[in-house]
This record gives sequence, C-alpha cells and structure tokens, in this order.
Amino acid sequence: MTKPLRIGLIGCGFMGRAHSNAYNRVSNFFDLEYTPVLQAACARNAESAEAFAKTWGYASFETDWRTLVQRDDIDAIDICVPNHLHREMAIAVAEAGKIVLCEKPLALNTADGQAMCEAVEKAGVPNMVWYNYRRVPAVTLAHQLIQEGKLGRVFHYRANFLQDWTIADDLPQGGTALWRLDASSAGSGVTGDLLAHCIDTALWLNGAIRNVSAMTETFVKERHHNLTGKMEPVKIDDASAFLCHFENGSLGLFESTRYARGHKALYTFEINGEHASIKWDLHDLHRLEYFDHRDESKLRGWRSIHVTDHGGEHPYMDRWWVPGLQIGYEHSFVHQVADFLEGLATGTPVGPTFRDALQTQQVCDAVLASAECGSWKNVE
Ligand code: 4PW
Repeated sequence: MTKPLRIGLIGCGFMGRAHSNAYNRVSNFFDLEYTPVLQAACARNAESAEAFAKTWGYASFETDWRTLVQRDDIDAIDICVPNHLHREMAIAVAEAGKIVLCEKPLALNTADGQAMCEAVEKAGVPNMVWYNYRRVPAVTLAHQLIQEGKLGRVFHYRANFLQDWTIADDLPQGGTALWRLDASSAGSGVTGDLLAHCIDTALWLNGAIRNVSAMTETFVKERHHNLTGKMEPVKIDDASAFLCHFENGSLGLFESTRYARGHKALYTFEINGEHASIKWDLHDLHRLEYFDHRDESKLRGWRSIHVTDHGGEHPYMDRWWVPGLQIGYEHSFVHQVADFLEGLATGTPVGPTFRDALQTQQVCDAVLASAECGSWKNVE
C-alpha cells in the first residue's frame, strides 16, 4: 500500500503541464512509498482552471490560490506562476504547514529568496525548486564522474543557454504568455530565466562561485506593454554573460541570450579537468562527451557515451524502456518528482532545496550588480 501525497498546483501554463505530467507518470515507472494524487489545480480564470484540471486529471479546481493553500485535503503545493508571486505564495504555504515546491528561479531577488528560505525552515516543511536539468541522466552521470574524481583538479567551466525568440521588436511585454519580458513579473531577463539553469548545474557540479564580472544588454529598449496598453521601457536583460572564479580555483565563463538567431534552447556545458574533460548539449541530451588523458595514447580521443545503459550504471535509465532507447526533456521532471518522493519517505532533503536555489539567486544578483557597475562583484 502506498501513501498518497495530495498535490495542489498553482498556475496552469507550460510549467504546470510539465509538472503535472511528471506527477502522472512517476508511479508507473518508479517504486515509491508515496504516490502523487492530483487533488486540485488553480488558475485565476475558472474556465482555464477547469479545462486544465480535466486534461491533467486533477479532481477539482480553484480560482483563488489562498483557498487552495488552506484546503485540508492537500499536502503539497506546487507553485508554477510568474516569479513575482513566488515569495508570497511560498511563505503562505510554509505557514500553512504544507510541503512547497517552487518553479525556478526561486524568487525575484536574494532578499525575497532569503525570506522564503526562512519561512520553510521555520515551518520545517520539505521544499524543492524545479531546476530540472540536474536530472537529465547524462548530467547526473557527469555529477557522478566528477564526484568520483575522474576529472582531477578542475580548471575551466563553460556554459551557454541560447535562444532566439525575442528578436522581433514588435513582440509585446507583460501578460500571460509574455511575463518573461516584463521585469516587474520576471525580476530579470535571461539572467534569471536561462543563466540560472547554468548556474544551478555549475554549483552542483563544480561548487560555489566566489566572484563575477558580468555584462548585460537590452537590445530592444521599448516594447508595447500588454497590461498598460502603451509603449514602455524594457527593463529586462536580453543577453547576459559573465566570467567568474569558483571557490575550487577554476575559472568560469557563462553566456545566455534570447538573440542567438537559430538557437531555440541550446544549453551546453563543458568542464576541463587535469585528467579529463566533459561536454554536454541539451539538443543531444543522452550524449555525454568524455575525454580522458589517461587512456592508452593510441586510443585516446573524445568518447561519445550514449547514456542509456541499464543495471544502475546510467542514472535513472533502468526505470524506462530497454537499453539503448532514449527518453526526453519531460523525463527530467519525472526524475525530480521520484527523487523528491524518495526523500520524503526517508526524511532526507532533496536538492535543489530553497537554500540551494538561494545560492543560484545570489550569483544572479551578483551578475546583475556587476553588469550595472562594470566591476567585479563578490557573491554574497
Ligand atoms: O526554464 C526555462 C524556460 O523559462 C526552460 O528550461 C527553457 O527556457 C524552456 O523555456 C525557457
């Protein structure tokens, strides 16, 4: 007999779908003590909330998130709404004594993130932030290889997240689909939306970042605002890049943009160590490229590891089909739910927790501050 974990979801957009899919799939593929039960979906518009609940199998719907949080038939609240709403909702969920899961980035800024951390820690409620790329099997394998010391001393960490969907200057800002372009809803542009993923993975793989030197650019200075109906200044960063020192002595180079024509969601990283290097690319997410200088010289070269083996060697893969068959983007969310439920059963916090995600937020804030003042900034 499994135990139910009754979920209330706030926000019925892209991420609401990705998370709901994960709740629906996880028990079919993982043997877990807890089973998610989709109890209620919440959106301001009743028609959308009802349609979403029906499509994804939620037993009911709400239009007021406060009502959802107070329902005593719900154990965990999943926050999938624009960033400016994370703080108030997460604190209310913690104060109601419920488990809280929050879409990335944790908050608009470090101060809000800090308040959220304090609330979940004071309430003692399990919490997690959806930085899903850690659970792509090839990325998890990279983490294992680094933990095993295969790379030796790390010299360089390089990451990019490139898109091209905001180049048109007649694209408006604000409102349901385009809140990511509105600084009052998003907090920042690509720094919080894309670089934050690169930073989360980097902190996990390579440890803390000491300081940063950054530049940002807003290429389109004014856009029609869907909420005010007028042309308004654009206050988000369209592109953001930084250099950094990691605490382990390695150097980092990061870039994100929504102006890289031809790239839709190209997330790549490369790590160069004393003995070995690792490369990964979201467009070919099952491949981990690995070069080991200790290989016999006549065979030395980049190995392209297709991370689909079973038997526990390749993370998560023995839960899926048969060796050699692939999975996709959506499965990273299934893995994150599986790990979270496992952690609940054993009483172990599962990263990234709010506290872990606060570190990413601190790096993002240092990046924005450095770009603003044009000099190096320590990560507080
Ligand atoms: O979180 C990110 C989003 O805001 C995603 O991982 C990719 O970039 C897909 O959409 C955006």
